[in-house]
Amino acid sequence: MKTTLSIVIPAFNEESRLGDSVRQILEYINKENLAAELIVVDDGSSDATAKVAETVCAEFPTVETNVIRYEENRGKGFAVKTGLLASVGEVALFTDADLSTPISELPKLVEPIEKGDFDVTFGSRALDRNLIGTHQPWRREQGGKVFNLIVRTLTGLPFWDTQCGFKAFGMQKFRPLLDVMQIERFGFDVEFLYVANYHGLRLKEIPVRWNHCEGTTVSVFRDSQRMFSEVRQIRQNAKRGVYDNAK
Ligand SMILES: Nc1nc2c(ncn2[C@@H]2O[C@H](COP(=O)(O)OP(=O)(O)O)[C@@H](O)[C@H]2O)c(=O)[nH]1
Ligand SMILES: [Mg+2]
Repeated sequence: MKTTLSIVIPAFNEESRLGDSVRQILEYINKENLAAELIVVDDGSSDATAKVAETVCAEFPTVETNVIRYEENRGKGFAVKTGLLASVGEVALFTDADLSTPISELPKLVEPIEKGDFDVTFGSRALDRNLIGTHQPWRREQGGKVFNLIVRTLTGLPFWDTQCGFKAFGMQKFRPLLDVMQIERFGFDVEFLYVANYHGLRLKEIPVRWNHCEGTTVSVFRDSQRMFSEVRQIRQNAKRGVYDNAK
C-alpha cells in the first residue's frame, strides 16, 4: 500500500506519556486501515523518549514507523519541521505527544485536504468551546487569549487559535515553504500559518475536541516570553522579505 498520510509526533522528554499515545495512533491506523506512516521526532530528550517510541513501534510490524532522534534540544518547531521533511505522505499531520486532541479527530483535518478544498487545516479550541473537556489551568487559558490578540495584531492573521498541537498540511504545496521557516520554538505555529497564507495556500481553522493533559512540558514564564519575541521576529522577517524566497 502506498503511504498517503504521515503522522508526526514532536516529543521532548515524553517517556511517560508517549508510549500510550504511540500505541493509540498505531491501533487507529490499523483499525481504520489507513495507508499511513508514523514519525516520532525525539527533540534531544534527556530521558528514554526515543527508546519508548521504538519499543511500542516494534509491536506493530505492519505499520511504517520512523523514530528520528538528535542530541540537542532545538524546540517543537524544529522537531515538527524535521518530521515533515522526512514524511512521504501527500498529507502530513502533526499531533502533540499527549493526544490532547484525540487521534480520532484526524479525519476532520485530513479529509478537507484530500478533497482538495484546503491546503492547511488546523485544530482550534476557540471556535466551539463545547468540544473542550478538561480546560487548561485558568491562567494558561487567559494567556492563550492574550497571545492570540497579539498574533492577530502583529501578523493580521484572522484566526482564533493558532497554537493547538493538531495541524495538517497538503505537502505538495507546503513542503517548499519549509525552507524559509525560521522559528524553532513555540512561535513556529504562527510562522507556518503566516507563510502559508502569504503564499496563497488555503487555510482552515477547524474546531476539534481537546482535553488538557497533566504533565505539560511548557514553562509558562520562559516559553511565553520566547513566543512573543518569536512573533515579533516573524513580522520583521516578513518586512525583510525572508519569506519571499520559497521555491
Ligand atoms: N516544551 C517543549 N515541548 C517540545 C519541545 N520539542 C518538542 N516538544 C513537544 O511539543 C509538544 C508540546 O505539548 P505539551 O507539552 O503537551 O504542551 P501543552 O499541552 O500546550 O502544555 C509535546 O509533544 C512536546 O513533547 C521542546 O523543546 N519543548
Ligand atoms: Mg499538552
